[in-house]
Amino acid sequence: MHAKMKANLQLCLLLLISVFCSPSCAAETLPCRLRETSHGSVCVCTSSYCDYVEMPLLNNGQQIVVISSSQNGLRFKSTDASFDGQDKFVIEDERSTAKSFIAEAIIVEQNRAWLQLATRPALLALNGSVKTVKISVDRSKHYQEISNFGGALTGSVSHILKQLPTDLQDHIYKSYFHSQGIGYNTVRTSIGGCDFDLEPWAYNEQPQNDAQLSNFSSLDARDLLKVEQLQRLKTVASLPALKIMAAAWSAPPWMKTNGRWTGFGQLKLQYYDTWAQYHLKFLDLMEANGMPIWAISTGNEPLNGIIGFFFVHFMSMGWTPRQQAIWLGEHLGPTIRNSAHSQVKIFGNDDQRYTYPGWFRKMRRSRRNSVDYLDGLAVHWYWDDIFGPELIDEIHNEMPNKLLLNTESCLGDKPWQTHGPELGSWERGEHYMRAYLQDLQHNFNGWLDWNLVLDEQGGPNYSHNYVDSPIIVNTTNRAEFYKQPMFYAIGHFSKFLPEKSKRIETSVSGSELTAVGFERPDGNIAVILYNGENAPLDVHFQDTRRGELTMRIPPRSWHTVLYT
Ligand SMILES: *[C@@H]1O[C@H](CO)[C@@H](O)[C@H](O)[C@H]1NC(C)=O
Ligand SMILES: *[C@@H]1O[C@H](CO)[C@@H](O)[C@H](O)[C@H]1NC(C)=O
Ligand SMILES: *[C@@H]1O[C@H](CO)[C@@H](O)[C@H](O)[C@H]1NC(C)=O
Ligand SMILES: CC(=O)N[C@H]1CO[C@H](CO)[C@@H](O)[C@@H]1O
Repeated sequence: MHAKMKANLQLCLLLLISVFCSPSCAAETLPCRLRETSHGSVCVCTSSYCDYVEMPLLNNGQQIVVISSSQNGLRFKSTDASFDGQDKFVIEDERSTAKSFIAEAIIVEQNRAWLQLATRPALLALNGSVKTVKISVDRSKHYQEISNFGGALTGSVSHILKQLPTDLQDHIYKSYFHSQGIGYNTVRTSIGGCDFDLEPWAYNEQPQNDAQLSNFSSLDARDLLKVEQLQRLKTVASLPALKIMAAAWSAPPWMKTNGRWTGFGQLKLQYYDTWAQYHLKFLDLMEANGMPIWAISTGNEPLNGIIGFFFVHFMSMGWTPRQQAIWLGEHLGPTIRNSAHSQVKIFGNDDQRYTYPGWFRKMRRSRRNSVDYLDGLAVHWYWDDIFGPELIDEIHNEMPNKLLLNTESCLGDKPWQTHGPELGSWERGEHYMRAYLQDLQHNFNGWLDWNLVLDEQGGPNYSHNYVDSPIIVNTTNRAEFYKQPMFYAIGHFSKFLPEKSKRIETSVSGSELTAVGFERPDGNIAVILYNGENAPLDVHFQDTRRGELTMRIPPRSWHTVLYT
């Protein structure tokens, strides 16, 4: 064949493949396109390029694959090793060699060097020796199983997605939900509006005082758009079994004691049954539109409408534990369980950790059987730095058979934080890493993050409540999005811990390293390691069944160690 013709033919084939295949069926590992940004670095995706990692195949009992991400430029980098008694192996940073670890460790935090010297004198001794931490993994001791990892399709997310070219939207779906992305299996969404919407809204706002909900007979255009986006997501991510969790932020104002979207207001007693029917109608209509709901909660952050209204100015509806026990035990619970949707899971609380364990104890005291309707307990992470996981342990010990899910998390919500993205921030990624590690060590079955994507400002939304998201979309050129370190922090769990992975005993000898280990349904072990120090660390890894090895991991890095 003529060389030019051949070249043209190849080009045609390539184009054909990219037209019909991209990005939904391209099966390949593509590295991150790293870009320096204001606070660190991000991976840049465009319609024609985005980073993906195929799930490593482990072929025999000796093989180990270590997947690594680091402040210094690694993103899901794969390194092979084995338990066959080889010497220490070194995972190297993208932009440094093992030799320059020392220099990197100091340069990274130059402006805060005085602080480190004062609080961590160990740094002075860095040059001489790298610390060794022992970790031992015992798969004979089992704890909880993984059920869900996911994020939220809010009105704001849906609004941003709608504006993007299809290929770029597809890369967002695939990045989060495909096994070559980070393997999410769950989406959280709102029934009516939430704080990340263009305006507050609910079904049947009109006519008022309409206990029969006569005007709630079809899905709102905003939900029809979400359904369309979710259909596309399932196709692109090859995820027919996507799970959807839904929660209401507020009833229409006429059902509430204060007649408003926000502020101190609760559901009027005469509408307790109407509000249960409202949930049932939503389940009916979503199923009728091909998008059945997996779970609902008893309502987003019930305390916002009781005490939180001082600082929360978005849609909310207040509940005390007593009111919720009555509504759940006498209205919502029986309504759902006696309906065609009796299998839909019900989660309670859906509020901050500091409401645990008192919330459920008070519910039980008001109506003994109310909590029996709950399949799971939902917690938001926002005050986890202040309130410890013991609060969760207490309730888990009282109700060990209920699923435990973190159902909302983001950074940038606090007065002392940047309201909005800190593009590329490794520190924000580490914040997530520490939080996921802690929850998984405390019997959580999974975690649903907040907005899947936001714009450069951390919106849009009506309540001027700007926060960060693991993926930020460039809404100026609508041609790029940025995967932040937070995305890779979550991914080290969600990608490698499929549903039914069981936590196993993992113990660590030093505070420099945090770790949690799982046995997956395919029998492989996945251990997530986090080094938050500004220094490399030697990890002496021991598995009761496989043997030992030592690996050196870079400063400020996290890893998933996979082996059979
Ligand atoms: C630090 O390490 C370098 C390179 O290994 C070596 O040349 C130097 O002598 C060391 N300095 C101290 C104070 O140990
Ligand atoms: C039903 O709701 C729609 C908007 O959701 C509204 O435009 C319409 O007026 C309502 N119908 C009645 C009878 O109130
Ligand atoms: C978004 O794209 C515009 C135009 O290409 C560019 O000027 C801007 O820097 C980008 N935003 C970010 C956050 O990179
Ligand atoms: C109050 C407020 O900020 N509203 C904005 C929310 O987002 C939409 C869409 O970008 C804007 O049009 C609104 O001005």
